[in-house]
Amino acid sequence: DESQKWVLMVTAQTPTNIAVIKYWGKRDENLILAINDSISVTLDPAHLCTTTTVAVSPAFNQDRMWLLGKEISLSGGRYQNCLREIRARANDVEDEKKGIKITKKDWENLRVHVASYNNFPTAAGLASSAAGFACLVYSLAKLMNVQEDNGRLSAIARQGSGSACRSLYGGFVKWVMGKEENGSDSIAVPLVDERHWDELVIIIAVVCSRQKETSSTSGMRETVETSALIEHRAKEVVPKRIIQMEEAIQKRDFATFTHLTCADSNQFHAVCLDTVNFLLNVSQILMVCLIFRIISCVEKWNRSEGTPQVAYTFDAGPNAVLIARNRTSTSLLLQRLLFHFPPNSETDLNSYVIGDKSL
Ligand code: 2P0
Repeated sequence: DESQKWVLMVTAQTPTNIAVIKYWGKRDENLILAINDSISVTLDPAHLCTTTTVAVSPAFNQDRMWLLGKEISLSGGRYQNCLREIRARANDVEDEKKGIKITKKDWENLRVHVASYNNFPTAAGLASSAAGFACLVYSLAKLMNVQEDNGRLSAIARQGSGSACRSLYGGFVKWVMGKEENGSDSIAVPLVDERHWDELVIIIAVVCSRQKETSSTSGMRETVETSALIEHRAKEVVPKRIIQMEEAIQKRDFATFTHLTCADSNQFHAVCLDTVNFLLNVSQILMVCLIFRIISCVEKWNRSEGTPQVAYTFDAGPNAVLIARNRTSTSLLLQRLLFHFPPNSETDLNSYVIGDKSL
């Protein structure tokens, strides 16, 4: 049957983002609504990004997805929520050259195939779910001719993974937690674009590219259920930091930016330490040691310079994210990292990986 032979495809690329004021804790698990606002910086798409191709054809009889070439199930609630929300907003699509005409109504019965790749380690705390869901939602929206702005699309990506909503924009981005029960105002808002503070250089020291042992989803659930500190953080500390961080970004005030970024990373790890069942295994304890060694190396340098040269931030995985104020401080930082953690030595960053014989 000739009418079954066409395929329509869209490919999109989305970078990951790194939070400088962290999201940790949900008030609604299904809609993915956070207990505090967060602010992140979106990376350059050339380095850490997801590339996703979505295709539709009348020959497809079910929605299917391949991640790094391996088929994964789309039956989970997060994928289903994203697919349903995008389909509900689909519009007519016409490709005259191929002789394809899809009406709004046709989308209900058409199935999609999705293929997605990351150019960085998946689920090692480098926010792969952020880039992944942002890219999935964006490419499906293009394929189905969805006429919504990135803010509205961010509320759909959020239902795939909270941090994904922030990857719909470049530059510095705020995820506003919102007040509505249905999540309609829990969206990403661009603060400044990527040209606003372009001297900043972000260095990611990949310590361990293996998969994390505790997912962020279950880790933050345990924090909300068991930490005595989390309520103070979400209600008292973060709202003030959000205001100060927005101002520091607007003014390109690196000293305040560094103070807030480092303090928020440390407080995020403090609530993790305050979480029952969080720090159980040896590899996590070793990671904490490593985090402290990098922090101490950065803080000594910042103090000796009199004015901060680099901010550090650590997420749920064991990789260090270092934000240098400019190119000069970047080369000095790399020299220092290589001096303190020389490759192929006992202090090689990779030797902190459990299972390495140097442990
Ligand atoms: C963040 N993280 O703001 C924080 C800092 C990790 C530490 O967002 O359950 O993968 O999918 O919403 O977005 C990681 O959490 O969790 C995260 P879900 P997500 O970037």
